[in-house]
Amino acid sequence: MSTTDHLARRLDDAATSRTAIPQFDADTALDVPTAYRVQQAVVDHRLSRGERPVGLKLGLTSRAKMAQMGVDEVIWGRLTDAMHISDGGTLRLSAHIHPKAEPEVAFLVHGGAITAVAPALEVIDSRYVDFRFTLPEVIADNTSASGFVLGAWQPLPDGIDNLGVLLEVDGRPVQTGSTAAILGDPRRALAEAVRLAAASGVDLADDSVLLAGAATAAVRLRAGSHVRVTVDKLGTASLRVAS
Ligand code: 0L1
Ligand code: MG
Repeated sequence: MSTTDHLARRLDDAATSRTAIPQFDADTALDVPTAYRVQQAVVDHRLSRGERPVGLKLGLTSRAKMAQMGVDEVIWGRLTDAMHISDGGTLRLSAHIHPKAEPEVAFLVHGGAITAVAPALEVIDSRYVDFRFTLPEVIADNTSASGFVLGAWQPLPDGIDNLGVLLEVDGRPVQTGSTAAILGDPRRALAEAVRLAAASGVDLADDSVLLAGAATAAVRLRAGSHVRVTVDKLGTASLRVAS
């Protein structure tokens, strides 16, 4: 088995068994192009179980997250239909390892252009112990992608570059921020996603969902809680957490 297939198998096993794995050995020497090949192989495991690709996500889109990782490059991952949770729907903790939610903006893309926008929650769930990873390791892990909730799609209004974002748990504010934290303007996500995915030979297909990035830090999900994002002008998206 190649190193790529071996690492992809370990990450897929971690996800399906809900068991975090340690970071790879130092002598694994994973570079960024190889990490994207591992990511493709990880997602291929999902597709072989019948999941369908539905779009892409960007990660590390805020200065704060880039500084935390010591990098200055956005990363991207792949979304499948099985990751979609309907608005107001339920996430089962037992189907995850240690999931967190972060408030985002989502775009619908057709013909290379943004055709609609929605408030969104991304559920991230690192397959590594304690969310500890290097940049290539988190790329290989499909940038921690695990779930997403989309609020109502609507035409892209003018000026979404500095909208207020509120993340509430059980009706209490836990994070506040602005869409400005997403690449300075979330609309930049489209060009970034096209550029980054093209480097791996991947196109943004028509009717793809694009998760543009997080507007605040992520919050850990706890059984019984209700999590809601509100983005000014765009509305809300929410999920319930069951054990
Ligand atoms: O969507 C994101 O920005 C997450 C990227 C991966 C880093 C993490 O798991 O926090
Ligand atoms: Mg995210």
